[in-house]
Amino acid sequence: MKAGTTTSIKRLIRPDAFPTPFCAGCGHGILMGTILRAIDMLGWDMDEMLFVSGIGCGGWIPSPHYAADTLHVTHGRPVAFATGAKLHNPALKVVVIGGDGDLASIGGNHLIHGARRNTDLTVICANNRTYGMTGGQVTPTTPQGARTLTTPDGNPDRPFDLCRLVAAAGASYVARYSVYHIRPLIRALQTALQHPGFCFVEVLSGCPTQYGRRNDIDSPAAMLRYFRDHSVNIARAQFMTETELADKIVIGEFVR
Ligand SMILES: Cc1ncc(C[n+]2csc(CCOP(=O)(O)OP(=O)(O)O)c2C)c(N)n1
Repeated sequence: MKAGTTTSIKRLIRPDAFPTPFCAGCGHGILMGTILRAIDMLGWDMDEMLFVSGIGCGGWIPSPHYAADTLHVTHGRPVAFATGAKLHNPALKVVVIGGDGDLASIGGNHLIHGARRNTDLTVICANNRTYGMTGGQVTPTTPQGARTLTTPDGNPDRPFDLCRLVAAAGASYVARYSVYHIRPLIRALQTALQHPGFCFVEVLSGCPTQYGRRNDIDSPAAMLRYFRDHSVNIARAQFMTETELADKIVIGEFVR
């Protein structure tokens, strides 16, 4: 059977996984399948893997859907729990999956110190630019000017560039794509899974329910079109001005 297909990834999903808790059109569902395709195409077995996630919609991606050991831990702490698990059993391939709030807001310190120590983890950030599960509050990755539940007149603050943040902290592999960019995303996930050290993949994921509806991107298709039309490859971005890049998402591999 060809690897990475809807049929072949069934072996990686718990039989009672569906329906998922995701809203219609949530990008996390696409990411959930994309991670499994990457694992399936590597020919890996779930028995050698551990998935660690915190609280939030992103935390539901592995748990309880993946047919693997999954640790669903406190909000903001998945990198800390994953570090402990990896130290206890270095043979495990430990993968953290969390939202931008989980990993960059309450969990921001664990993220940068994991990168600084270059802990052997794969960290996947499902970045929907909002606290999706709790009603759509502002997060450290919400673009300046974007409307959220807590910034109805537009976010006054600058967002973190998570890839540059973890790269500066010392991560050994760093990439960013969106759920629109499935093929390069699969390749980046495969690299991150295989590469030793702290590997970080940021994945822009559409949240039509909380983020999109407040920012005039209010359908699942519109969210995917937004990612398509606002993404610029890192090679091209080098020749663009700050003004030209203001509303763009730079995608590609930042550290390899
Ligand atoms: C210590 C603690 N603080 C706050 C919360 C409430 N809480 C649960 S999920 C969440 C934010 C989720 O946002 P994010 O991590 O970005 O994931 P998303 O739901 O958007 O995928 C918050 C604030 C909590 N459960 N625990």
